[in-house]
Amino acid sequence: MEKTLVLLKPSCVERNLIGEVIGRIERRGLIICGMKMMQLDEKILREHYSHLVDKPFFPELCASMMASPVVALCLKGVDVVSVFRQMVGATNARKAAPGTIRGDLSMSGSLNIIHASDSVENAVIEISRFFNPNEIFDYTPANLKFIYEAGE
Ligand code: IDP
Ligand code: MG
Repeated sequence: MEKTLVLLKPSCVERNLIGEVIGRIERRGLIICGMKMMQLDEKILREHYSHLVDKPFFPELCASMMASPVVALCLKGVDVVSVFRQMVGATNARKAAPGTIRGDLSMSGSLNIIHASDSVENAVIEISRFFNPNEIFDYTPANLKFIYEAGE
């Protein structure tokens, strides 16, 4: 089954929204197969946001991502990368659709509370960036047959 990498940003942790976001993940039927709290540093952020290092807002982005620990999650599900990006909503939270995590819980273009991998290829890279192999638990939940039809 496909996996994706999620970060609950300091703007989520500091606003006491960890439980709200994890609740949405659980209620949707996504499987949490890795979860830990981490303090990020500039080294890992320069890798993670390598597509943004030349942007003028990169120093502020780095500072905002180091303002408190983050919660890293590895989620598993059928088509989970695209399903979860839909749940996250647009980058600028003021343009994110109601019903999405950003659209319901945040108001900023930068402090948008959550990161999610944007492609299956990047998800593989990002999971290995934030998790050691022994921190991923590839178990099968007992209720899986009530989440997916056989053969799905
Ligand atoms: P994404 O998080 O929706 O995948 P990216 O373009 O990958 O969006 O940007 C990564 C993060 O960088 C965003 O979530 C946001 O926190 C920040 N960011 C992106 N664009 C801007 C901007 O124009 N101004 C300030 N921060 C930005
Ligand atoms: Mg991105």
